[in-house]
Amino acid sequence: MRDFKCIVVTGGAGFIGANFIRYLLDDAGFSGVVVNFDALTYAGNPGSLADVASRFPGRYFFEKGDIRDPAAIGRVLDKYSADAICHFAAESHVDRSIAAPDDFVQTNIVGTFNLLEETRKRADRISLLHHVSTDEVFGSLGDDGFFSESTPYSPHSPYSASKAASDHLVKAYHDTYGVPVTITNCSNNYGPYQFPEKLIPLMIMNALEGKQLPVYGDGKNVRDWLYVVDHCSAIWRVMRAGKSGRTYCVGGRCELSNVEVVHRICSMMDKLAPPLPGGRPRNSLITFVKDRPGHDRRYAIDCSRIENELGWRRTETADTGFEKTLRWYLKNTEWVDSVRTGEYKNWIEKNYVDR
Ligand code: NAD
Ligand code: TDX
Repeated sequence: MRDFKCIVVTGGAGFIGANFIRYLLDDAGFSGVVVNFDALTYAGNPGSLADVASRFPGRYFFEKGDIRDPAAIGRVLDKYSADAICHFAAESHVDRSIAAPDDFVQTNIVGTFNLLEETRKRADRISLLHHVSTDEVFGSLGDDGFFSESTPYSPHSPYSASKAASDHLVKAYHDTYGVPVTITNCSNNYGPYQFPEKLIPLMIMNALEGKQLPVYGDGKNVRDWLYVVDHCSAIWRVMRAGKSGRTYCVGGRCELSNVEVVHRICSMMDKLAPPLPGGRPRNSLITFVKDRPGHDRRYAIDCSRIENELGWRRTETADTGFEKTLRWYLKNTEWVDSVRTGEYKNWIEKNYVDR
């Protein structure tokens, strides 16, 4: 088992990164220091960790910084004598990558390259760089079969192509320079603190406010849904016990079509949220809209490697995880209001409200 004294978490103010930092400090039994290195783009929200700094004095630090700046990375790694990195920082939204791919190339590819270089320079101290990646690098499945660690890469969006490039760089740095790395390729996450531009939180917020629920194309695209805390426990297991240079696929064994996801959310909301005017059922808000270009049809993960080799299991099903998520959004309206401002608001109004 690897042990770490100080982990730099890139992108720790984003959805999964913030959940991971909470998991590390509250649940994982980790006793060292966590440094959150985040540029605070539109997707980064320090409010997601507002209580953490005061609950963990001397163990949690925030450093505003950009992985596109190698000197900034080096400074933080040295300031805290970091011995591990968990790398989440990325541009993560497929629709944005279609509208404006530049930042995806700079952050996801060049940023990851910078991290690898800064890690390589500190080979005597850094014992692991864990790279968080996605199942989207594998492309699209037909009606049958699953992605696994041996599936060839075939990305279709600028987002997935940039993540694929970053995965290749990580593997190349391991094979060429012996940089100690592990990689996880994970399916769609959902849960607390997810930015309401992604399917599940967007549908919750729109359904709460009686707005249209825009489902792309015929709504039959399938995703494999994983509760975010289950993803965090998988990453931690791989960081502790995964083999250097090895990839682990992580999924929820939970395939659902998009329209099925939205129907489930609507019926849960009809029970748990304040009723719409006239008691109108929320699934009447579902509106089929123009499809996403290059929209992958189906993702599904065979996660038997991480289950068999590292003993990881997911704990939440769609029923339990969706309900936890919905209850969290209904309760944490302040967080939602705080992220739905500025640049985010402009984007949503331009891309969704008028669609
Ligand atoms: P997110 O968009 O919610 O958060 C990204 C974070 O990275 C933000 O805090 C942002 O400020 C920060 N960031 C962006 N550019 C940066 C830069 N140049 N320098 C420093 N920080 C920067 O993303 P997420 O959904 O939490 O995803 C985290 C990681 O997990 C990504 O690498 C993503 O590809 C991967 N992933 C996500 C999912 C999912 O379903 N959300 C699934 C599989 C893999
Ligand atoms: O309004 C919508 N309507 C809709 O039908 C939105 C936002 C999405 N969709 C569809 C597109 C996808 O088939 O729902 C599905 C999920 O969409 P997103 O939430 O945008 O996620 P996806 O494109 O599948 O990518 C996510 O999972 C893999 C994350 O954003 C990535 O960062 C991760 O790598």
